[in-house]
Amino acid sequence: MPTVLGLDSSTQSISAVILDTGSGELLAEGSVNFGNDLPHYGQPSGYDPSGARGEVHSNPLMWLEALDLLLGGMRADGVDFSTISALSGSGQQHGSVYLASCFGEKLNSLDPKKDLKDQLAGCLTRKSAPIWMDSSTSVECSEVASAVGGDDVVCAKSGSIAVERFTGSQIRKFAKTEPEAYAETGVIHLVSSFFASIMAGKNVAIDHGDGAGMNLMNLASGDWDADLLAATAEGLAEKLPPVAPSATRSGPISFYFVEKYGFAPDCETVIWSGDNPCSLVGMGAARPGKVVISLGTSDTLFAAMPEARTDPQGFGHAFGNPVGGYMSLICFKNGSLAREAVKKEFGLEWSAFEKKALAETPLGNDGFMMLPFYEPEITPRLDTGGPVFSEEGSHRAAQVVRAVLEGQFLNMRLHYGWLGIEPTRIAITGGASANDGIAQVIANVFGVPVDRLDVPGSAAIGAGMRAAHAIGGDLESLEGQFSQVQAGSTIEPEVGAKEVYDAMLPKFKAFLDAKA
Ligand code: XUL
Repeated sequence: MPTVLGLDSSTQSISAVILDTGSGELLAEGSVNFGNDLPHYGQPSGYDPSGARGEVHSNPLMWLEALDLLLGGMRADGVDFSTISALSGSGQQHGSVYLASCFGEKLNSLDPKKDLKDQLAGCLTRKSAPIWMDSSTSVECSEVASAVGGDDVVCAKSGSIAVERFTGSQIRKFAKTEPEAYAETGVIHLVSSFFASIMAGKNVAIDHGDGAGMNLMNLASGDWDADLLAATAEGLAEKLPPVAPSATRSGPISFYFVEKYGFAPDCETVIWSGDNPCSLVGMGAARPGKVVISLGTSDTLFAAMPEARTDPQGFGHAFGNPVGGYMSLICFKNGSLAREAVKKEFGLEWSAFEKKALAETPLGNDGFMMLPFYEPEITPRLDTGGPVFSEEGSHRAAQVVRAVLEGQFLNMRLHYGWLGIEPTRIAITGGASANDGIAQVIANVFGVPVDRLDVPGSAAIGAGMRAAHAIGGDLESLEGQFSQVQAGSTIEPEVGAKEVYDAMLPKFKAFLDAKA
């Protein structure tokens, strides 16, 4: 049974897991944090903090240095990469990398004695990569939507209305503001396909999962949509790699990794996908039935869908499901962003979000509510200029901790109805999912049990499972090995909680609507 590698290039770090699909064991893991391990880029949270007017960009050279550092560090720790039969990866969604036409040839002739960053720096036609946190392209979104006949058309074609962080409007902005650099660009990759190309030593396809997060792919045909491309930027069709099913194999690993890190020359590479599609697989939710909440920098709620559905309000998205069919995704930008802001403001530890500390305040917080939007929110699209409280004055830390959590999950409850799914259980993942207090608030607000899975980093695990699946592994047995509910981790809703939050939901909606 093969050993596989799953990589995950996320907002703040790049990490790896090695899975033994024979024993079901996690053989090794490693991670490089951009802020802590590569402080010389001045991007402590993985992006340039000085971006103005909603611009959030990262340095692709930092990502490349991190990949070399990760693999070099794991090898120095004794990891034997020669046993790996296949690899795939996960990338933060929507981010884009702009490269000259020579990129493909350069990948084919990388010198293992030098590093990736120095050899590929000359291929960048844009020094920075806009990432999913960018909200600077409202004008471009309107332009694309009106060129094709309105947001309903964009949504029916691509699975989402024109969205600021999605790649299409970002490409349009680049073509408008830096036309010469755009003209020099031979290929535009997503974070996922950029890394997948590096691993394969040639330009490879964008997968249906991540491709759907661009407002450029036609969800029904699974190919680029000529009208959306034409509305986005001139000559775009020639600059995009093809789109392909997520299980597409892209040939043996690049010589660079064989020579430098000891990979086997016949290690198969599989195209990468986005972090949410990979997490869907890692959480054992790729077949319809399970609703997942991922608690990261942003929080997301996702589920496999038997058929494509779109959100009439325009906040949620339909993406390709990496194992076939579709998935829904709703992204709430103020996830850990908001929890961390509260923690910092009151000088708290994470223990203040645990069950014991939450017990200091009643379910429903005596009616005290918060719109926890420290950054302009995506779902709903709303810039409140910071958090908003239902009552003026000073508040105790414990009240605000409960308010931020209740606000986040009531907001989720208000916005997932279009999926047409009434969850009977919710699986949670991501850094904050280990916190029992946060898990308890989710169980209470939704009124269903919440499970934690035995997976540390579902995106990387999902990427590894996708690699195994693409070379013939059985999905159900992979789920049995890597996506099991952690024994004793389930949190049941507290008695009476459902009634409290059913009554609170319309009040929260009115509070939110008043600010919209
Ligand atoms: C999803 C989204 C985020 C990023 C985070 O649409 O923007 O979840 O994928 O990495």
